[in-house]
Amino acid sequence: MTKTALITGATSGIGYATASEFAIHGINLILCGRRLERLETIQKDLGKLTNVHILNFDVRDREATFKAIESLPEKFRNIDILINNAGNAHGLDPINEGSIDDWDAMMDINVKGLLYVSKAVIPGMTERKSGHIINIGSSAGKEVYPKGNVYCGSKHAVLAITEGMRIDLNPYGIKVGSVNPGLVETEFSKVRFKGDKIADTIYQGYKALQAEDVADVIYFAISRPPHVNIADVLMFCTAQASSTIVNKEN
Ligand code: NDP
Ligand code: 8X3
Repeated sequence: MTKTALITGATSGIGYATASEFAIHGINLILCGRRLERLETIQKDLGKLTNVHILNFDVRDREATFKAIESLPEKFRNIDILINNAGNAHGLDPINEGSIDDWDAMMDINVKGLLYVSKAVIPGMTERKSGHIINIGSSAGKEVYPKGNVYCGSKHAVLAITEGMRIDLNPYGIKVGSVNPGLVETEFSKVRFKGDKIADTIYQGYKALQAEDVADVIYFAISRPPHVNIADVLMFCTAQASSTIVNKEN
């Protein structure tokens, strides 16, 4: 039977690449994000391959999140796969110089937003006693790097929440796992550095992971047989050995 996936943060990067990969495999898509124009363009493009419904909301807004998911038309109501991907880093500063607005954004989007979306989607899964949730964490959820403080904290929280979800949803036969990439060349650094040109240098001198590389792994995880759950993947580009060790030219 054709499956339905809800992907947050589908307007760019890993979320968009995952939507494209799922569309190739005929999975029905519910695509979420704040940039409506992008959602509409993506719906038009991927709509040539599969059924696509778009939901335009900010995951920080609890009411808007529940309203959006409650508004789903009948044919998109049974969500088989949830990809909790929306998130970003905001700033890269030592803790004593960090901005409270940046901290709020990272905790509200990466942690609380993931929880709001999950809270809205999980009841359908527990009722049907099936489902698959993949949370996009980060290598920053497995180690802490200089100035990474709150972003790393938010991604460590994503990993802990993922483990908690896997334990609590186990009796319902729901699979839960995380995919944790290192450096991926997306709009991530543009957001982190707020348009500063330093963002252009982050992926220079080596070949970073591409969003499609991560999407491949996400599709691999969701296409395993019913008895197999990919619980936790850490993936780096070949040039990266850890959060702080990247083998760049020169
Ligand atoms: P992008 O900036 O390309 O994508 C981020 C996505 O999140 C966008 O689609 C954006 O959509 C959405 N988003 C951001 N804030 C909100 C919000 N408040 N409400 C709803 N949607 C939101 O970055 P990536 O694709 O790289 O990031 C995706 C995930 O991967 C994140 O969780 C990130 O932490 C993680 N990650 C990224 C790595 C990297 O190096 N790039 C490495 C490891 C993990 P819109 O703006 O339209 O709302
Ligand atoms: C994104 C990877 O190393 O920029 O999660 O934090 S990193």
